[in-house]
Amino acid sequence: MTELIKLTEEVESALHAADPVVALETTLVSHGFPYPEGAEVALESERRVRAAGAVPATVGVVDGTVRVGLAKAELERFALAGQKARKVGPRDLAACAVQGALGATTVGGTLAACRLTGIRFMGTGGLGGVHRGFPRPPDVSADLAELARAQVLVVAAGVKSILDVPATAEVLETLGIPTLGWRTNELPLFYAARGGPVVSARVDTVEEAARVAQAHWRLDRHTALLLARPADEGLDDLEPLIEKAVAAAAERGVSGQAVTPFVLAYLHEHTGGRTVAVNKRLITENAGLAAEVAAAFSALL
Ligand code: PSU
Ligand code: MN
Repeated sequence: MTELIKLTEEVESALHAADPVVALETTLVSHGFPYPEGAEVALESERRVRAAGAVPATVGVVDGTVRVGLAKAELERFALAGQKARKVGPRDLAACAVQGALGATTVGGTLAACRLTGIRFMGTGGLGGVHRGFPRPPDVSADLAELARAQVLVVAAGVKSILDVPATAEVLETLGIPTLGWRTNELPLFYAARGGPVVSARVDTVEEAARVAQAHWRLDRHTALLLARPADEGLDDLEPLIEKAVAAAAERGVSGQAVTPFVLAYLHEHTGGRTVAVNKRLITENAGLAAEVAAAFSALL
C-alpha cells in the first residue's frame, strides 16, 4: 500500500484477522455540529462500535497522510477546526495530503479509504445525493459516484432530507446500489423516519443484512449497499423549515460543498438544537448497527 495512507496497528491487525471493522467519517465531526458536539458524536460512535465487538476506523487526512483510525486528540482537532477543516471528497484526498491540510472526509472520501484498505462496513448520518433544484445547478454529491464502486455496506438514516430524496433514490437504483430498509419498507428521510420512497428490500436481522451483503459481492456486484435505519425519535414537522433553509442558501449565494453545512447549521439554529439532538443520536445508533452487521459478517466467513 502507498505511504500516503496510514492505518493504526489496531485497525491493521483487525483487518488482517478478518475481524469486524467499521469506518466512520470526519466531515460530520468538523462541519456537521457546533463545537464540542462533533467530538462528542465521534467518541460516542466509536464507543458504540466497540460495544458491538468491532474496531472503529475513523478516517481523515492529517499531516500529509490519509489516516484510518484516529486518536482521541486527533478527533478533537477535527471538532475544533470546524469550518477551517477542508471538506474532503474523493477528488480532494490527493491535494489535501500533498498540501498538508487537515481534511475532514465525507462519505465518499471515507469510502475511498475503505477501498484502499478493504474495510467493508461504514456508519454515518445521512448520505449525500441529488440536491433540490437539479439541474440548476447540477449538484449531485460525489457520495453517489463512490457508492457505485466501493464494496462497503453503509448504515445511514437514508439520504439527507435537505436533498431531493426521490431523485436520489432513482439514481441509487440506476447505479445498482441496493437500498435495504432496516425493519422498514420505506427509505427513511434522515430527520424523519417515515414518508420516503420504497426500499429495494427490507431486512429484519443483522444476520440477514450480512448475508445479503455477502451475496451481493459474491454475485460480483462491485457497489456499496445502503442499510437505511430510521431515526428512533425523528422530527416529522421540518419540511417547511428545510425549504426556508435551502432558499436562504440560494439567496446568500452559498453553493457547492458549502450548501450542506450551511443548511444543517440553519436547521440547528432555527430549531433550538432539536435537529442537533436527533442528528447526534441517529449517527451513533447507525455506528452501532454497522458494527453489529460487521460482526455478523465476520461470523459468516
Ligand atoms: N450527514 C450528517 N452530517 C454531515 C454529512 C452527512 O449528519 O455533515 C456530510 C457527509 O459527510 C456527506 C456530506 O458525505 O455531508 C455530503 O455533502 P455534499 O452534499 O456536499 O456532497
Ligand atoms: Mn453537493
